[in-house]
Amino acid sequence: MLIKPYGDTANDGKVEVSFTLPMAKGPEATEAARQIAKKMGMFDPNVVHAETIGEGYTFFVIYGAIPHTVETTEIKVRKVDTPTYSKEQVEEMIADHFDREIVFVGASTGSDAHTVGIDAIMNMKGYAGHYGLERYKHIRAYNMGSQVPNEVFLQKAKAVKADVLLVSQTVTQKDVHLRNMIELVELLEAEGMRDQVLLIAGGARITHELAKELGYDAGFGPGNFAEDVASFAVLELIRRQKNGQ
Ligand code: B12
Repeated sequence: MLIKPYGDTANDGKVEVSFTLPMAKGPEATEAARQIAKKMGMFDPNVVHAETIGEGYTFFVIYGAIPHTVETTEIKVRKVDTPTYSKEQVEEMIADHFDREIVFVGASTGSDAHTVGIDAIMNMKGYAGHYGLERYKHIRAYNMGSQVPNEVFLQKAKAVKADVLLVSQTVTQKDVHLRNMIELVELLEAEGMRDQVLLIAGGARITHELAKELGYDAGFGPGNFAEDVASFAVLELIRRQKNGQ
C-alpha cells in the first residue's frame, strides 16, 4: 500500500519540521526558513512558529506538505523477533532451565556520559513502570554506570563470569561511539571471550540492524524495557544451552 504523511485529510502529505537558523528573528529570517523548507522538498511551507533562542539565533517550526510516498509492502526491517515475556515469566524460565543465577554486566562505555538509558534497563526502580533487571529473581545485575573504558568493562565481565554484556551507547559526534562499540567486539575476540557472552547494545540511535552490523547479538532502541532485553537474553541462552554452545 502506498502511503503519505497525514495531516487534515488522508494522504495530504502534511508534515511539520523544526530547525534553528543563525539569524536574528525577523521577516528576513522567516523568509530564509521558508526557503530552506522549500529546498527540503516541502510545498506551501508555512512558518508557524519563530522564537529567539539566543543572540542571532532563531528556532522555527514549519508546517507544509511533501509529495513523497512509501510502499509499505516493500518495507523490510531487521528486528529482534523473540517474544517479550513478563518479569515473572522470565524468572520462571530461568528457574526452569538453569540451576544458577544469570549474570548481566552493563555500562555506558567509552566517553559516553548518558546514564538514563542503562539505568532504565538495569535499576531496581526501573523506568516508566517497568522494573529493571536488578529487581529480577535469578538475575545478578551489575550496573557500572557511565564512561566505563572497554578494558575495565571486560575485566568486570571476566571477574563475575558474565553471561550477558549490556552496552549503552548514545551515538554522537563523528560516530565516535560506533568505533567504541567495535573496539569492544575486537577486545572480546582477542580475549577469546566473544562466543562466551551475549553482547547486547542499546541507546537512542541503536537499532537491531546497526548492532548486528557491528558484531553484537542484538540492539534495542527507545521504547524497549528490561523485559524485552531479559526475554531475548534468556531465550537465547536457553537456545545456546540446548545446542551445547
Ligand atoms: C540527558 C541528556 C544528556 C545528559 C546526560 C546525563 C545523564 N546522566 O545521563 C548530558 C547533559 C550529560 C548530555 C551530554 C551530551 N549529550 Co545528551 N542528551 C540528553 C537527552 C536530553 C536525554 C537522554 C535520555 O536520558 N533519554 C532517556 C532514556 C531513557 O532514553 P534512551 O537513552 O534512549 O534509553 C532507552 C533506549 O534507548 C534503551 N537503551 C538505552 N541504553 C540501553 C542499553 C541496553 C543494553 C539496552 C538493551 C537498551 C538500552 O532503553 C531505554 C529505555 O527505553 C537527549 C535528548 C533526548 N531528548 O533524548 C540528549 C542527546 C542524547 N544528547 C546528545 C548529545 C549530542 C550530547 C553531547 C555530545 C552534547 C555536547 N556537545 O556536549 C554530550 C555528550 C556527553 C558524553 N560525554 O556522552 C544528542 C545525541 C545526538 C545523536 N547523534 O545521537 C541528543 C539526542 C540530543 C540532541 N537532539 O542532539 N546529554
